[in-house]
Amino acid sequence: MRARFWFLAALAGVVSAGVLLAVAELFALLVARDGSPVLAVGSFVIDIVPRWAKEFAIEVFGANDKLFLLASIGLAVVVAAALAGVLQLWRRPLGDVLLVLAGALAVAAIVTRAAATPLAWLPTVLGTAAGVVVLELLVRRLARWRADARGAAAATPGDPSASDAPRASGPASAPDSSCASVDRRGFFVLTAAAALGAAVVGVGSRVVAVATSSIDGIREALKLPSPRSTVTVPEGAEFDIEGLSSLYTSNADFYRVDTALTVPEIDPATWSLRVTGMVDEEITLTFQQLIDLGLDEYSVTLTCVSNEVGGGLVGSAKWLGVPVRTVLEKAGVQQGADMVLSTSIDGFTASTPLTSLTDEGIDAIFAVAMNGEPLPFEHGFPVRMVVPGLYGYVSATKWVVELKVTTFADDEAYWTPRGYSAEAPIKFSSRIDTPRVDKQVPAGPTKIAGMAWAQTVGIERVEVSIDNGEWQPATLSAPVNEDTWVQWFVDWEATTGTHYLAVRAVNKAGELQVQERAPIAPDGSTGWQSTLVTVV
Ligand SMILES: Nc1nc2c(c(=O)[nH]1)N[C@H]1C(S)=C(S)[C@@H](COP(=O)(O)O)O[C@H]1N2
Ligand SMILES: [Mo]
Repeated sequence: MRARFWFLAALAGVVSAGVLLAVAELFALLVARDGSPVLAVGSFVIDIVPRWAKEFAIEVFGANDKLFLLASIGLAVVVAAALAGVLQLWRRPLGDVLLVLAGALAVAAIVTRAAATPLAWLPTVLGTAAGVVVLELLVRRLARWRADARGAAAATPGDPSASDAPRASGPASAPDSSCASVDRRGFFVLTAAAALGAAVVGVGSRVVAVATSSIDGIREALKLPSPRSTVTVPEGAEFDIEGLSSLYTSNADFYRVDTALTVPEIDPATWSLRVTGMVDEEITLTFQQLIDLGLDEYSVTLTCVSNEVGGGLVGSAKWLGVPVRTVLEKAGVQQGADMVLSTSIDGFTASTPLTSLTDEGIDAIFAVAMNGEPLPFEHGFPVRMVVPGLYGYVSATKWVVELKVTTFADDEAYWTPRGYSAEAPIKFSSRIDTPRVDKQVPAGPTKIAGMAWAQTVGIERVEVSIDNGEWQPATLSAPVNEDTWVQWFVDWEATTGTHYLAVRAVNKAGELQVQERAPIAPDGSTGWQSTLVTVV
């Protein structure tokens, strides 16, 4: 009997929280799209979870790590909402207080986001008000129903639950059971209506928000001028070997790494880039002004610091872009600066050594196109940075909106306090693509093949060792440039049994790839990849 009321109170709490979120989503759709508390809180949590938890989630859930995060937040919300209902029945207005507290935390997460619009707080405030009203209405009915029921029970001697019951209004000697049934019906009708309303409004608002975002059309209609120069891919730059990665990674297959829970949607018409900090003159460039500086094509292989030996967080593209140097020159870099802090619209930052952006020999660019089309949204539309030779987290800022010329002593980027180095040149590496551990190789002539990269320096040689035998040189593809990976292969007469394959590279500076294993943190993995293959 009593347990039932607590359960219903928890239900009332969950329904009230549902109303809170639904109303917030509705007003987010109407007045401030970035005011969705669900997304803001999710992004906030992403930023505060410690590295080990992030790595654990990625390890266990792989690409579903963000889904896992959303599910965890969802569960936490349900538990907290149920608690609010129970508290409200126990001591009014404790439940209201909990809802308001949750709303306040969500508002804090929303307004502290880097790109928060002026009215972003409003949807959550309105949602919280609606949630409190619904909680009040539901739990009041529930409390009256309980009081009536206790009154009725008190009249029935021998019911232990009646002993501590407060007096219900009305004479106990004449328990009004019709009162209880009115409140009971009222509670269930209101609960069902609120739950249904919340589901329809909440889901509807999100669906409409996604469907009416016109940004897809804008990207599709975007016409970029043809580049002044294009990349020449030499004869022999690509082998036709089954299982070997292609020289250029298609946009669909390109790895994606970022902290963004939802991909920012930026209209190039409203995008601008500010150059601030230690400059002679702060400048702001519009998208048109940027591309008017002249587009050229660049071939660059990107690499993530999280790429394990033999891993896939590396890919190549032909980018259209403008040198970062050209933009910095317009602002005039002052003496003493040694770092450029680039900021994404979602608050992510990267610290890039100034010289990596200003050296004539390094093709650091603001990229606007990737493999022949405007940047895909996930890869930074409309503008991102690409800096050959540096891991993505210290250079490749997507959705970039600001460059601050500064010093490593004065400023820190997103990943620096999270266990990664402030500076991180790519450690050159080589990878076996085929044969793979999980595929059986038929005995007979075959090819061992893979990729190798040493951005800004170039790959001189790749060597393969079979069953710990002598290192034999692989045949290299003709390099497009020093910033782009190369393919390699060796012919192999595969004999039945299990074989041990290993690969290593030598760069054009004459250095041998580091053999010693290092983890990805703090500044990138090292080690020679080796693999066991089964020949049948
Ligand atoms: N805005 C933003 N830019 C970002 C990141 C990010 O989290 N947010 N991650 C960086 C990292 S760690 C890498 S490896 C590259 C990956 O670029 P891609 O997703 O286009 O492959 O983007 C970089 N740029
Ligand atoms: Mo990365």
